[in-house]
Amino acid sequence: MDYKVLDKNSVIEYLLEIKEIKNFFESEEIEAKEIGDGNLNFVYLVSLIDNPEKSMIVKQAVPYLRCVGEEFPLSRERMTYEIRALDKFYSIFPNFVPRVYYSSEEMSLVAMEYLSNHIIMREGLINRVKYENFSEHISTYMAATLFYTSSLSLSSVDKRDLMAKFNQNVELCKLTEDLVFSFAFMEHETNDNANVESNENAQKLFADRKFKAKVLGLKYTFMTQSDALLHGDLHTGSIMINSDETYVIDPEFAFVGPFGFDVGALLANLVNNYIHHSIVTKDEEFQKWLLHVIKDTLEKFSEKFLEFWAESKETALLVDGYLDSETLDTYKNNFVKNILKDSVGFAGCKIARRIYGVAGVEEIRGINDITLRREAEAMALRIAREFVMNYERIENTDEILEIIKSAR
Ligand code: ADP
Ligand code: SR1
Ligand code: MG
Repeated sequence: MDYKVLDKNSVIEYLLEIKEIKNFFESEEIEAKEIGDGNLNFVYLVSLIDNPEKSMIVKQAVPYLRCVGEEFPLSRERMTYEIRALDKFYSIFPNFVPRVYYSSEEMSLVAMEYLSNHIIMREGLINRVKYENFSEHISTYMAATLFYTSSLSLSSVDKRDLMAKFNQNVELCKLTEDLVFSFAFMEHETNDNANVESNENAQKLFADRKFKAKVLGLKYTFMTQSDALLHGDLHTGSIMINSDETYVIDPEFAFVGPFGFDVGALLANLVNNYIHHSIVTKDEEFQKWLLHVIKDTLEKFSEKFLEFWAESKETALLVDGYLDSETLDTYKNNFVKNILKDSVGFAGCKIARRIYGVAGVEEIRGINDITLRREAEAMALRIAREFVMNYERIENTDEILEIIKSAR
């Protein structure tokens, strides 16, 4: 079928023509409602009218940016990469990725498992829900998806095939280059400009040449280092969760990029939540729990990454018998430490881009009291700057926690 933009009525007509969907519902009595709350796409909850427990999610990309409108064109081919990434990540670790029932690159559409007992993690964290299994789950997800799509695991040919499959995701990579690494640190029409004018901290940031030069280095790494298949937008709004399970959704920014970028995105979003609870709720116990989650996630990530590496033989990088085991262990430990360093640098960019750039996070931009919001922004800027200026010097997770804690 030729591409057309669907609505809550035409999506039903479309779905009823598809064998996999008819088999799933075993009835034609289905209805749809649009539930999308993201920046880019339309998301329908499609259910059996008589038994809404039987439901699925249908997501379609439109040829523009949803949160701005048709005047901001963005090619719908981003869904091609979301479909491929869901498929790839599911094949690595199915526990953490919604099951795909049907997909169509032509229609830029995917039909997938409805996560009915899960909520968007950002909402849970704002409401101070502690997810005790989260660090275990997300460290496994990140270590496995990154390790098994890298040259540390794949053969040289398979790695290059993977890059060919994902690295034409040019528009979304460009969006990240612009929004995460450039526009948010200069005068730009896409910024939250009502908040920038006559704002001393914004003007200070835009004039901070040392900070901006370091950001340039991280942007260059983002553009050129093809380590592994990334989710590409791993913030807490891309995680659906409950006390037992963790799912990662929305991988439309997927491409083969630097290891530290996904880890850094997650770190940044946990820090944004920490800032919220430092300034708004002032809940010290929850802040302590968040710091514990940050430390635990990063340390478990490193351990699991090394465990996967220990099990792996004959790959693009390492030929059996090439190095003695002691030298190899030192090499591997340094390698993982460098991922941690880079993730701190990327986290700094990601915290800072949410302050004045387009698409803020609820934890900070959602603060109504202007005095508190300014305090939160200032705290975010202090952490972001420390992260960006010093990431290459980070040796362990305690140093990361120290930067976060001392920014209050
Ligand atoms: P966008 O690409 O526009 O950011 P998302 O993939 O983030 O869209 O989806 C938007 C919202 O739709 C999510 O925040 C979540 O509330 C809901 N959603 C998406 N996928 C699922 C799913 N598999 N199960 C339940 N809800 C979902
Ligand atoms: C205008 S799109 C803004 C942001 O939304 C996505 O979730 C990405 O983070 C992107 O940068
Ligand atoms: Mg989203």
